[in-house]
Amino acid sequence: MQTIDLNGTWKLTWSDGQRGRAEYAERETIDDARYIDAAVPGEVHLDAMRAGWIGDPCLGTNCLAARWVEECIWSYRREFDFSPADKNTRVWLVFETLDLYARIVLNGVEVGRHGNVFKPCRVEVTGKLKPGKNVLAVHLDAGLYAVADKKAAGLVMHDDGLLHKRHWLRKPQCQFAWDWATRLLNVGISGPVRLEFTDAPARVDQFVPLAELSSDLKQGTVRARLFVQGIYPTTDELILTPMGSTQNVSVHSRPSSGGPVKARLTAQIVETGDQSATDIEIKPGLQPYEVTLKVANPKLWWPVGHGPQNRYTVRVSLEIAGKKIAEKTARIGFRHVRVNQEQHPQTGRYFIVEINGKKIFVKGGNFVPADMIVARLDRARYATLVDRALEANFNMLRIWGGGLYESDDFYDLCDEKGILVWQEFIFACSRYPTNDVEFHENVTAEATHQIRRLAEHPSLIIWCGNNEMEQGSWDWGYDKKGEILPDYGLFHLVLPRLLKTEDPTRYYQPSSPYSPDGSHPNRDEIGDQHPWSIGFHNTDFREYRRMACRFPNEGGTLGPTALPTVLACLPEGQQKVQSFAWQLHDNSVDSWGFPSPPDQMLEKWLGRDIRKMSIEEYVYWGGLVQGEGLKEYCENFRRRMFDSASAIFWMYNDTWPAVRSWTIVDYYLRRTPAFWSVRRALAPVHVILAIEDRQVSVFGINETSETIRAELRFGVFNLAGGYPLDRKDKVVLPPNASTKLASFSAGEWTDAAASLAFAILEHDGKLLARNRLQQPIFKDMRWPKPHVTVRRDGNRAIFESPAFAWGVCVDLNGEQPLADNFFDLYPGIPYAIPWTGAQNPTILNVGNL
Ligand code: BMA
Repeated sequence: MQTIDLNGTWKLTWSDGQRGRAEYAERETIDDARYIDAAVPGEVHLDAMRAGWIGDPCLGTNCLAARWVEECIWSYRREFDFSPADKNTRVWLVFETLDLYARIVLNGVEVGRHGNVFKPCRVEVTGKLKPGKNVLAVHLDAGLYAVADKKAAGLVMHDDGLLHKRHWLRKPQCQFAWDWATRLLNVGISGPVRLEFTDAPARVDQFVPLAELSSDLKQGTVRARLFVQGIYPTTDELILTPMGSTQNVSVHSRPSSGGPVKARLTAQIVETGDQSATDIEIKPGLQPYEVTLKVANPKLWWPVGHGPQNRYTVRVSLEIAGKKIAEKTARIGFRHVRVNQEQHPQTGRYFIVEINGKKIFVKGGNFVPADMIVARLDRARYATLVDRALEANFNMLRIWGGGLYESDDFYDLCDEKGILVWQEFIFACSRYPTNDVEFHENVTAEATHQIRRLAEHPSLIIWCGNNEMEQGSWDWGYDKKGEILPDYGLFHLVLPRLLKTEDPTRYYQPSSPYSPDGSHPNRDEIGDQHPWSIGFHNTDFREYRRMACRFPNEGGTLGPTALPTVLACLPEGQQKVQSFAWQLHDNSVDSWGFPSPPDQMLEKWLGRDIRKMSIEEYVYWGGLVQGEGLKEYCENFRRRMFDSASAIFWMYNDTWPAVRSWTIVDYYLRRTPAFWSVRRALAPVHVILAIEDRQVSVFGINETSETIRAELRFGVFNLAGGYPLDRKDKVVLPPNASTKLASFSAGEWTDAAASLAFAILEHDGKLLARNRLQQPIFKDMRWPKPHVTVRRDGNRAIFESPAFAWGVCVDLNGEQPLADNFFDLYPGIPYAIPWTGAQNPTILNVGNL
């Protein structure tokens, strides 16, 4: 296959049915003055920004002034010279990503349509190219025109859905606004464009290596599956579907009059040299052809913290009549995955991810599109996000169903760094018209493409049907809105059946949360959970301490992003809490309750009115409280390891700059104030205190593969100084377990308003972990004045205070890779962090109220 790259600078103009005419862009000559330059691949908002037509939608209230962009029809145009010498040469126009409704016109003739951002568009243009100049025009809109006449009643869950009807539109659902995002519908040629041409009788499509490892870990198998389209000498019929995208679908190809083409398919593991080949007969149309490779005693792929991330390169090639017509490579990993849902001895079932026979406690957050303009995302941004996840001690990201099937770069980085991926099909918090045949075919083709595309990645271990639609039917009346469960069949029948043929190597469940056995989807004891009883109306996150969820998959608390990010949201004159720009960039859970639940959270915990805080004060105090909430969430589930087998919270990252979000890494990739607390709570070796049955217990978490022998100091200290209960013990923390190390009677902990229970784990004088537990909410405690001193000892900064100092803050910007921040000082015990800065750290804030 030969290719001609059509990326680069195109011309771009707009029309809206009154002004301009889209088809003018198809003509031989155009009025240059009406066009701006467009980057391909790219996105129209970005071109309009470069042309000075709109401001950066991330900043201030610019996103509102840019809303007209999503209401226009955008016409891209370019010229190129190419016409094959042989008129029988097969030629295709390939668009990797079109967002969203596209009409493709070549030399004045419509050659294709497309309506799905999640699958590429391939249009055959054989015989339609002219010698010399060819004019290619692509008319695109964000999807609003296509849905104007479509049904909303019975499908829409919120008022705004009547306006944009996102349930029909196959693009990230959060672009239509979410509680943590504004509405910004992307539009544009957002992926690479090329011409492909060949005289060969076959075209190679996706390469899908299905790697599996036997349960004894001794035998790796790869089914190297290559999709090949026999193209001899048939003329494919062009199928134009207004909603769908598929052109030249194989099943519609006319069979050739000649016989099948003989070919040789070879697959090889590059690192071992193992090779296997088979003779095949290529039939007309698109078909899978397979060759199997075996690797004895392969080096295994592990999630981070449990072993190395070994990968192998699989190469396939296709030869026809001794001539290689295509070669493809992929990087796979051998790991055995089991989602253990055996009966739990007390109640329900376990939900434990087991990799290579080892139970893995899963730690992480929910991942949403890392930019509201998807075309802006690049490998560097994903690399920073994956690195920050590692820094926060994550080993999994849940790719939430309202976002994206992420780019190849993202999964490649997760493979390389050992981050497990829970991937949802892109359906969330809505009903979807899956009883519409075109929609059904469109989403089935999308799912087929994505399953094949992502099959090579060892990090991807779970496919899930959607976000919260099962729970929507049980709890929120989704199933009573008109037709009965129109989408049920997609998640319970179509997608699992598709996975069975396309990729049977992965665990699938229909929704998140979901429970097997017909149980309520959010039941604590079975399946995965979204424990949201805390986080909205009820912000008393101490109640997490009693939750015993098997696999908590989202739940969290709200707080500020980093200080410069909050400021970027608020233009001059609006730099105050609840200004108009604030409201726009704030998480909109206000709609869940009045007064605003997150404002109330600060009132409740601190006794302070957010409206009376400066922006700096809000960032500090809001971050301190959010961090405490996320700490409670993570630590509660970790100490129950493996009765609870995850601590995945809502949410990891942001799609645009927010003044208040659920995240620990914000849109500009800055660490939010809550980052530090989460990072400590998820450390591989940790101590966690809990009160149960009138006992205060210390749990030791050891996720390493070695037994840890250490010294434990535990008891109670007074906030003002002194250790009324101070015990020491030698303890043993077995590998990959949570172990109760010590306990004392809760009756020994008197005056809880002026003291904290604590635990310090050390080995040979080296601090391994420490923690503390409070009982009353913070405003009801008697806080002493801290006297924090900081001194330097070479490359360390040493902090100390005679009284307990809560949440010592040395940075609000979130850009520096500090060893710690927002940390506590236990009375009279020095706390050292690596510090190489020229200046000593500045203490910006301490939480003692
Ligand atoms: C969960 C998510 C999102 C939402 C979040 C916070 O249910 O699935 O729908 O953003 O709650 O409100």
